[in-house]
Amino acid sequence: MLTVYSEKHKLRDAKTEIFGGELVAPFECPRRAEVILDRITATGLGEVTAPRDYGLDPVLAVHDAGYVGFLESCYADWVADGHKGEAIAMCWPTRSMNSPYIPNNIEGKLGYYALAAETTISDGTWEAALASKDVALTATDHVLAGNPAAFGLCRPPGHHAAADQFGGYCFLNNAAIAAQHALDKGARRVAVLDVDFHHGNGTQSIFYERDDVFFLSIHGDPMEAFPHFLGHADETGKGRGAGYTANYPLPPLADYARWKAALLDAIGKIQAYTPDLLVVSLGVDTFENDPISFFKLAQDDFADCGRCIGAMTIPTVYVMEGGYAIEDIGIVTVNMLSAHDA
Ligand code: Q9C
Ligand code: ZN
Repeated sequence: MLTVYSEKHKLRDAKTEIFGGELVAPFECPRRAEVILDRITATGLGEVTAPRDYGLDPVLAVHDAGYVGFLESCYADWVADGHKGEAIAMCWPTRSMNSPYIPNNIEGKLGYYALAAETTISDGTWEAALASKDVALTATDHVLAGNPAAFGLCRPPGHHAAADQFGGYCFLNNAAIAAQHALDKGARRVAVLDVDFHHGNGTQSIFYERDDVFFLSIHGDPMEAFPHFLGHADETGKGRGAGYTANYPLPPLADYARWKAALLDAIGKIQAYTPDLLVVSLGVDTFENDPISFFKLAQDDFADCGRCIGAMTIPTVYVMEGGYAIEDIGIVTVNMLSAHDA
């Protein structure tokens, strides 16, 4: 399988994450992409190619213009405001203070545009996020050009990013940008299958009222896991989109037998939808040794999953999402991708 990769992911190198009440070194770090790339090279998965620059149009087809402007200047605005650490949200427009105003002040803006506090905006974050969406778009164009499948080694990840919110280590929603790009290039229907441990709240919210993108996600039950407030089984779409969202929340310690039952159900729905393109939000934080997740998938289970997805024979773009068991994410990611082709 062809891989698209950009060195620019290294520009996203935050020093801090809030975790368990402490400031820690971020789980979502540059080494993640290096480990996966090394495994791709070592196993001879296929050619590795650079992305092209698509500019902002495909971003603005999915994201709010005010949000994009915020991301672009956030770090500079934060520094100009006299702060020494990385930009971080601390105050939100919550249920008890709903207001249509977007603050001028950068601290206020951060609260307005953030959906979680763990993710800082550091110097270089915007440039890395731009390169990450170019990786997803380039992989998509390779598939639209006739490649049966391609892998966008995206970093930073994207599936938690909503039309106008960042968080959960995500800034631009690479999977949503790729899906919308395919539609704009003539695809009639796109399915997004999100296998990251965490619910893809951003992707779901972007397409919730649409029938041209079918979003399906298998994830830790939001009653127990981040992002906590979306991803329940009764969220199935709205308006035209009714029936075009499917959620499979699973309990703590779910193993592959349980996970695969959800996958096979999702595959049945995808096949009935007859999409022109499948986008897989490929998080590998379902792995049993992941430090922040609670599923129990073993290394070989990823190969079985890749086989099941590949057997659909739908043109498929994989975009990298989460996965934090640094020593193993190269192995499990490539297990999945190589089995797709087999
Ligand atoms: N106690 C992705 O995998 N914090 N994002 C979790 C756990 C946020 C994960 C806290 C996790 C975000 C792309
Ligand atoms: Zn995740």
